[in-house]
Amino acid sequence: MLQPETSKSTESNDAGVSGKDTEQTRWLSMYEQMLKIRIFEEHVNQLYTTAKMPGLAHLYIGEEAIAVGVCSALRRDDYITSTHRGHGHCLAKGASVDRMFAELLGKEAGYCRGKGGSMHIADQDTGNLGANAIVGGSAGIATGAAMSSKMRGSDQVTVCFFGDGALGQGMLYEVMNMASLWKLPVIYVCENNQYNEYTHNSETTAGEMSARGKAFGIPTEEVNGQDIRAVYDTALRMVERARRGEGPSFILCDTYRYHGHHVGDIQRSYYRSKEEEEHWKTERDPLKLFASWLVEQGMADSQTFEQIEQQVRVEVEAGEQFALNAPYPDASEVEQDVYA
Ligand SMILES: Cc1ncc(C[n+]2csc(CCOP(=O)(O)OP(=O)(O)O)c2C)c(N)n1
Ligand SMILES: [Mg+2]
Repeated sequence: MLQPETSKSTESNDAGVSGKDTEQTRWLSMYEQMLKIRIFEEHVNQLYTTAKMPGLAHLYIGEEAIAVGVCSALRRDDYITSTHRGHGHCLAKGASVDRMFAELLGKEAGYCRGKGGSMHIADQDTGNLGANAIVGGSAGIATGAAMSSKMRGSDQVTVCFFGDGALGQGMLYEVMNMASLWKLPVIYVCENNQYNEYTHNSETTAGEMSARGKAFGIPTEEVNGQDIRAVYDTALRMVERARRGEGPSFILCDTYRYHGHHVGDIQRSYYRSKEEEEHWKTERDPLKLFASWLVEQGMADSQTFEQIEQQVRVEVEAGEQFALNAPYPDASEVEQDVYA
């Protein structure tokens, strides 16, 4: 997967491509990644509702700008930790759709040989230290990874993705305290999609969310999580800061999940209104907003979007077919890779 460069240079690159082309390539690649997440997850939803997928999944649709904006600011050898709503993080960090589908379908070719499923995907090759079904559970892993980079004298940065619900988990505050004291290269990215399962966060979370980072002296920025350019710009600055050894930061992203808490969650109208859903989908859709900007900048037209969509659909459909046809792991492997 094409990973956009980590600097916003407008100078010509080595291949003699003009600055505008380089920037255009980067933005279009980011658009493609966002669309890939959306289409991948539409297929996941379909697999689940047609009873072809075991287990459970939590769809990321609506939140794509955050994963792509943040991961585009990272190098391949930087680390991320993810959540139960983690497909977007995996794909944005470079996971392949075929192995993602294979994992979701419990197939041997999956990232965890089919034993992890949606909520436990990890991929060492792309620096993905793993999703985590425990809310807030990856904060310690991310901070530990950042500590390891520092101890090894490496300039690798770690991003810890978590939802607004994780703000209620004590471990997050323990590790933020340490990260600030020890100037660890970790970026805490809170995806505030307004809800913790079926409860609006106004009923679960007291005070200001952004105060959580500031309380530990951690530079904190609030970002419109539906605006990829805002997310990317903030992430770039925070990543560069961490790489220079200046310590952690906290990015609070405002966003929304379009689907229910998990696939198959259809009883959702009692905790949020259709009007609210429509508002986010029509006024604040990250793909629509990004597409309008690309057109305004003369970087894309309807043909560009059709081509990208066609390409993404072919890739996603091929990945899905691969996984559907792939073998399950042998029953004799059931205790392999199990640690107690
Ligand atoms: C420690 C813990 N408590 C409770 C749960 C059950 N649970 C699963 S997802 C979820 C809500 C998480 O909300 P948030 O962190 O905002 O993430 P979102 O689902 O909105 O992306 C809860 C309470 C859990 N998995 N782990
Ligand atoms: Mg939430």
